[in-house]
Amino acid sequence: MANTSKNIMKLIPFPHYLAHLLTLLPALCFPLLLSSCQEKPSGTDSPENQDSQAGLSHLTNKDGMVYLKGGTYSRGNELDPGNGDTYPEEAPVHNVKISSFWIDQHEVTNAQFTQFVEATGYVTFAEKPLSKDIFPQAPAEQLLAGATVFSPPPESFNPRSTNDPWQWWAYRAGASWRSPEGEGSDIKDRMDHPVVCVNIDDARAYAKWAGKRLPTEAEWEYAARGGLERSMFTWGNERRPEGKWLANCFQGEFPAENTQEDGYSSTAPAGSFPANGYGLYDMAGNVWELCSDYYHPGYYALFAAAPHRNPTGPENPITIQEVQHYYRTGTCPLPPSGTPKLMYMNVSRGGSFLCHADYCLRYRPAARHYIEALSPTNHTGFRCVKDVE
Ligand SMILES: [Ca+2]
Ligand SMILES: [Ca+2]
Repeated sequence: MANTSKNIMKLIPFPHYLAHLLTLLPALCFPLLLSSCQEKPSGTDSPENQDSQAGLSHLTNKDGMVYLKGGTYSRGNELDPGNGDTYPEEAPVHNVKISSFWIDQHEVTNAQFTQFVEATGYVTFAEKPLSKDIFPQAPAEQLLAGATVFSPPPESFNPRSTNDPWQWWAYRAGASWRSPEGEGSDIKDRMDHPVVCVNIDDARAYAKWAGKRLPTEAEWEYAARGGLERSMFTWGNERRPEGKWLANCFQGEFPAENTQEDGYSSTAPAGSFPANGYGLYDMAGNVWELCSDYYHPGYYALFAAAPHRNPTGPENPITIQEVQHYYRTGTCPLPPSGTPKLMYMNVSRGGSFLCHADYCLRYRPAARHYIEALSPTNHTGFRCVKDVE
């Protein structure tokens, strides 16, 4: 198993702000903040009958969800995606069997999240100050409500020359889904863009309100592949067919100079790039999408040894320290008892507008990443799924 510092750097395209505070802390527990329920989407009746009659692999309903007929697919990747890198957390390739489910055609947008907040009064994690009770040794300026925001340096440098992602990220007080770049920014002209600066609990609260849930990592990859078995990208194996950018990612010199050849330097309106084979948009790029699984870089090897239908991820959560330990040693211990939930890593998928082909080629269906359970950033959002009734 590769375990170089290069791998560690690739795995840290954004910093883990809360971790350094929490190393000082006693155990704590954040309640899951859930709000009242909304009407369930309609038009999801009897898809099994429809697809069995028509032989369809997928079907779109009027509520913006796509029905995916269950099946078995090859999950993971063992190949260099074209930039000379390896991504050991994606191996080994193995078969996964998935039941039928519905999935949102688009990432959840600011307009949709606004509806949720207006209906429930929900307040996201990034909008609430951190508690002095929880962070007794943290300075006051680090307890302000906010989120981690991409902050490119003024001059170009090689991101591989440092393992300090704070060179291009900053914790910004006042940043939230309403103000994705911090105070002075807003979303009024971005209502059709994906919501960002939300964390896993915020996403789960929205999903519950909408009568949905977050996808598992296995469901997400099944959907992202769009029926293309073992392809490198959601559209095939060529990174830029006919020279076209088919996902909102980063062009230029990461992180300082974004030439936005694809038309967007930050988020794009959901659905700005072609859909995949299942009619799903932005399964590559735009924003990372939260999944329900805990993250474990060695999970695929464990799963392949004991495969089962509809996997839901590792049983136990780990933190960034165990992930880094894994890349140094090939082993992944459990965190010490009492490790705060804030430090747990959840899976995120699909890459974002910050993925660069030469630095973090993760706008691929097999690419796996993680984010602290309660650490909002301005390149992470989500979409929802729904069980077939
Ligand atoms: Ca872009
Ligand atoms: Ca996406």
